[in-house]
Amino acid sequence: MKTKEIVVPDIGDFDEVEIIELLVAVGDTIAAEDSLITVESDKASMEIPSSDGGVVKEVKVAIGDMIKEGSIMVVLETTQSVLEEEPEEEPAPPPPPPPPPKKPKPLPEIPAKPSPTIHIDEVKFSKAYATPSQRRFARDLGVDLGNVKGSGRKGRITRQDIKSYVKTTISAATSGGGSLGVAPMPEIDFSQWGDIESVALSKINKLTGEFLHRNWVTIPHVTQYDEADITEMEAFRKQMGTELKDQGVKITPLAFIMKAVIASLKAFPRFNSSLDASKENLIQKHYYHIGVAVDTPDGLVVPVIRDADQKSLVEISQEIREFAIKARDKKLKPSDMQGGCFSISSLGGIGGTKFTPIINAPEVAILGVSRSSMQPIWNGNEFEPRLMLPLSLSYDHRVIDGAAGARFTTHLSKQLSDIRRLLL
Ligand code: CAO
Repeated sequence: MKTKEIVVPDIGDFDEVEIIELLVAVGDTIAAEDSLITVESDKASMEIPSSDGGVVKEVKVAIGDMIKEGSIMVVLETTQSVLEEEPEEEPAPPPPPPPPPKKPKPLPEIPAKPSPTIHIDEVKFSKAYATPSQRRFARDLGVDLGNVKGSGRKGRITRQDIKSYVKTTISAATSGGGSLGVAPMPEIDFSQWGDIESVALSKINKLTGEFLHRNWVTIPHVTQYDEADITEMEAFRKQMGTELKDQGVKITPLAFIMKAVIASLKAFPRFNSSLDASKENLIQKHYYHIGVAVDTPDGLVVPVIRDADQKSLVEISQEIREFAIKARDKKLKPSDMQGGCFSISSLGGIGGTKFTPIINAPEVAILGVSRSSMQPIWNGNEFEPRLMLPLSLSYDHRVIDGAAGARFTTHLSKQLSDIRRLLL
């Protein structure tokens, strides 16, 4: 074992600089080129690397010390010397002179670049108090420095702070606090109970499955149920259907529902928003692109009717029909399914009384529509047969309160019960 004093190499134009951070402690094992200290001049801060690897035996400097080229920073028990010790029998040739310590350059600031997988708030990141190399270290690990508390001088973020942050985050994610913490699903051989066959899921099934699963477990869903009296709406739709039959035009109930939804989105703009990636801001949208869930043999897709507020009932009906055909013919383009503000999932043509639609993130709410049915409704004097449409509104409870959810469906129900309101 050999010990070696590690000295400050040529640090360029500076006579003396102040140590603002110690990056190693006695007992640490380091590699050559690992940073030992951070110094700061009035122009820049820089980290001074070690010329050798080994175990730190002594730290010869302290925060606040002024140092210059040749100052001893630490004493290392060098690992290299152990590996390179020559056998005793043969006299060792004189060792080659050690390479001159590398002259450290002030580390350039890393340009702001969003990580492909982990969200980094670039504004907060750039404001964080940390040296360039700690910034690079944080970025390599996908750590948003804006979330790390600095324990260094004047709150500077040290390498240790970043490591502690990563450890805490991982431990929270694996200890049940951040993960579901459920036992994995066992692999089961169903053939032990009867005849079976394995059928591969379609690509759409797999993609939708992942998407729905993520949304279901990460968004706190609440579903508000309600009903709308669509007796008049249906009478009008049927009348229009007869009048427009010769032109080959058919107005779907979904077009009325979409128009009513837009009126309610205008009355309750929070439903037309998305949480940003930091979850600290709402992105309020001033456009009305409405998604429609379409059932295809390969699975569920959600094409988006763009600027539906500016389209007529006939135009919306035609677009839904065209999209449904395209979807079933696998002709939808990715852009046809992007940019939605709110989705409608209609199972009305099929059946059912109510259901819990899963929010189509980053949207914050989705309306499920079930099959309308004639119900005896008390009008104050007697029961009247009215055509009632069941509505199931799922919303993101982080963005929308229960009271707002009930107000939205009440408003929506009123629009559908008296479609003259849609003219207002
Ligand atoms: N109650 C009663 N009847 C209804 C109805 C309702 N809520 N909605 C539609 N209908 C009737 C229509 O009147 C029509 O009957 P007629 O042919 O006698 O007029 C029939 O059902 C079909 O309606 P439509 O042609 O107008 O189609 P649509 O607009 O209802 O639906 C589409 C189009 C694309 C939404 C539908 O084909 C579809 O794919 N639905 C499934 C969506 C889905 O899978 N959602 C679940 C997603 S999981 O969250």
